[in-house]
Amino acid sequence: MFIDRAKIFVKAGDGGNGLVSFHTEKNVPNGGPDGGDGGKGGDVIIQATDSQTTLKTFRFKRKFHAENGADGRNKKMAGKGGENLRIEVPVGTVITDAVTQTMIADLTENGAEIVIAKGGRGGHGNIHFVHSVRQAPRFARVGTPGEELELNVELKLIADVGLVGLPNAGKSTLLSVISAAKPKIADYPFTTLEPILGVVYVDDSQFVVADIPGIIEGASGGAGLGLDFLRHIERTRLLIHVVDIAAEGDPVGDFERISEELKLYKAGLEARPRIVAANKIDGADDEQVNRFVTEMRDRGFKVFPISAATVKGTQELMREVAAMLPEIPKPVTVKKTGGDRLYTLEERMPFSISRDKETFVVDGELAQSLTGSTNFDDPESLSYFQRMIRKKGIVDALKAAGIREGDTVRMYDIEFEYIE
Ligand SMILES: Nc1nc2c(ncn2[C@@H]2O[C@H](COP(=O)(O)OP(=O)(O)OP(=O)(O)O)[C@@H](O)[C@H]2O)c(=O)[nH]1
Ligand SMILES: [Mg+2]
Repeated sequence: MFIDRAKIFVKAGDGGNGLVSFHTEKNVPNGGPDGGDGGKGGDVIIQATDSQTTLKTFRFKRKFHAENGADGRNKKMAGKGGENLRIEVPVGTVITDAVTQTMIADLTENGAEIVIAKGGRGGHGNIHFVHSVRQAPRFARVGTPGEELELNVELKLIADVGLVGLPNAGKSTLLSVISAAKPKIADYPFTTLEPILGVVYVDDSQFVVADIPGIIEGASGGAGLGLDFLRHIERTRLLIHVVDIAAEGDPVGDFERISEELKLYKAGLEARPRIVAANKIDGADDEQVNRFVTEMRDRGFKVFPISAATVKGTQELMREVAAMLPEIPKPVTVKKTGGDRLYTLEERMPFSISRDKETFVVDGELAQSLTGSTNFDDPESLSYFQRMIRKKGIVDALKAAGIREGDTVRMYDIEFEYIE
């Protein structure tokens, strides 16, 4: 099975906690504070590489954690930073936030990379909290958590030209005669189950052609195999629409059905430059060919009568493609190299307040970080905590939630009585 989409979970490393420690040495009974800072958590980085062609890596492994930063150490030593985690994906991979559906990156070049989740900051050790009146701080800060997010990872083939048409029209046969690719060919529909690329060399130019599974009526809504694979032609610059003109029925109608699906799939796809290949002329009479060719030309399309099976007319068709391509701009994609961050997570809710019977419960990152950073046995640390819950709006929010003097507040592992 061709794996071209996956959902993965990434989590950057948490920052290490700052340490509370005091210098000890023989003959020096009350040394000063020497607790070092926690190390930074590792980032999760996604990088595009030519050496991979599928998203197979994600078949069995879907969770990726970068290393946490180590906690601070005594003697003012900082904890070790967590190692970054690098995930390699094929060129052409598009990454989307699975929750918000925002596109985060479109890695179209070998070596392009993005920091997808940033590691948490290390917490300050107690060496930072000394001042003239506070000689012995008995508290330190916890590190902040690393970012975590769920991602949709999709591989979009990057081809210059896409072959579209009904099943059995002869798309794979055409690819097999214009390139060295060896797609499966058979006289039944849906022979091609996954996109196949071929490189075409004509005169001095070369370009990549993608053969995709046949499209049927309703493909844009998910019928057949079409929908999944229509994505692969989104980024092609030119479409060759292959029509079987020897088939029973109405080739013009067949052409229109596919055009309709292209239009329904994504506005703009039907307006993509398109050449019509009237295939299987070896099995059609001149009148059939002429009728179709005239009708398409009247509609403003360039039409090439060909017989893929006998390699007739295919060279002329490829010459026209080679002539047209340089004139067509590449579709615009988000491009980023060098590890810059393209995307920042929306500010997370710093805290929330809920009720558990008579108790007011404060949740969220801010609350967690404050309680984790406070030494409740230390009056100075406690007074810092009290100042912070006012400054950060937690007290106001509790009042808005209807708290009264004497009510209980729970924040993670601590509970206290609310006093005005
Ligand atoms: N007579 C004749 N038959 C052809 C020609 N081109 C393709 N065929 C036949 O048409 C059948 C379908 O060809 P494929 O190339 O597999 O068609 P496809 O469009 O890739 O089909 P799907 O992969 O199912 O979408 C095969 O039996 C081919 O041999 C042609 O120019 N003339
Ligand atoms: Mg095929």
